[in-house]
Amino acid sequence: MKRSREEESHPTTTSASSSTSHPTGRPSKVARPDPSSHTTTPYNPSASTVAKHYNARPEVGREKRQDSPILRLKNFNNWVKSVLIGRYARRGARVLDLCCGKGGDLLKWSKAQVGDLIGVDIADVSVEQARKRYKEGRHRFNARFYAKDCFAESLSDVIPPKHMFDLVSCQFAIHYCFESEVKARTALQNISSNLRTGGYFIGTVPNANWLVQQLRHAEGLTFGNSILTITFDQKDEYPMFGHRYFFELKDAIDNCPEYLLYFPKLVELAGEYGMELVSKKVFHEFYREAVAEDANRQLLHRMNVVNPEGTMSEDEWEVAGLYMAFVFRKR
Ligand code: GTG
Repeated sequence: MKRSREEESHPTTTSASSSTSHPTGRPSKVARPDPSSHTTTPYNPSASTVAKHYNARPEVGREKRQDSPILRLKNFNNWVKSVLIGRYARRGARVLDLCCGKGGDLLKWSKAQVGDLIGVDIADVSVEQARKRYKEGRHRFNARFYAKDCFAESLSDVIPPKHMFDLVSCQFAIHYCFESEVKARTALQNISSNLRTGGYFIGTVPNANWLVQQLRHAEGLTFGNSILTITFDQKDEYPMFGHRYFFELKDAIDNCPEYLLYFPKLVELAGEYGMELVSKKVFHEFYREAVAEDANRQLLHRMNVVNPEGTMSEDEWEVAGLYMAFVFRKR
């Protein structure tokens, strides 16, 4: 079993670890503009690589999804998001879902009984799928979806004036903005300026300390397991922004370029934009804490996170441990 621990120090100076337990006790073209949103995304080579990647991912539907070799991992990650959303989305909340993808969290927003939602994603095909899922799902909240790069441009043209959100969510995506400081600041400006005082910014993100620990122990620039392959561009320097790696997760992500997000830097920048850290937990730790609650434990079974033997594979559990969940609050 691999080990990990989140630390406040820069990944270049960190190699601490602690044990974890198993759930059971053990480049590119420009993205096409979205015709119905009347918005366009400016040319941005790395962003359009990401958009192209997600646009190319087929919508397999719920039934076929059951055959995924990483079904338990997907379900586990969806469970973490469900718990997080359940904790911070109050009834009737106005939600901004940044990098909403195909709308994989729609059911979670429904269960949380939110009031309305604006979803934004750079991949226009995914946005179209989110609209379709929303329509077909007959959700009780109002939702609109836009193809926009929220890390490169203001969202002011898709968010009505004076419309302040109670909650901003960015799941498995905020690390893309660490390509550059300009993008990170644009992201935080879009989040903070649209969040009411006392509102929350929640999300999930790869844990840079885990990634750097693995990279350091790797012989070359590549490491992983039977379902995961990560390849860094280099490991001689650790720049705060633009430290790129390629992420490949079986049946999910095909060698997509991502950027190391050094979490204390996100905390520092968020502070500049009026948001303070409420909590951050690596998924294994999140699990241990959340599963102590009956409702969350029952949800774990309902969401089919573990197989009939009550387990998930070691490799899936290891990959789950590379992520962390965070919460910020607007001052
Ligand atoms: P995924 O988006 O394929 O997960 P699913 O749960 O299958 O989504 N991961 C993801 N991202 C974006 C990143 C990233 O940027 N960086 C890194 N490092 N890792 C990332 O992602 C799979 C895994 O990849 C994640 O868990 C992360 O580990 C990693 P989706 O198909 O949208 O399913 C979500 C929900 O939608 C489920 O509840 C489904 O039941 C439901 N659903 C699925 N298909 C349909 C459908 O056709 N219609 C409707 N209405 N709902 C559906």
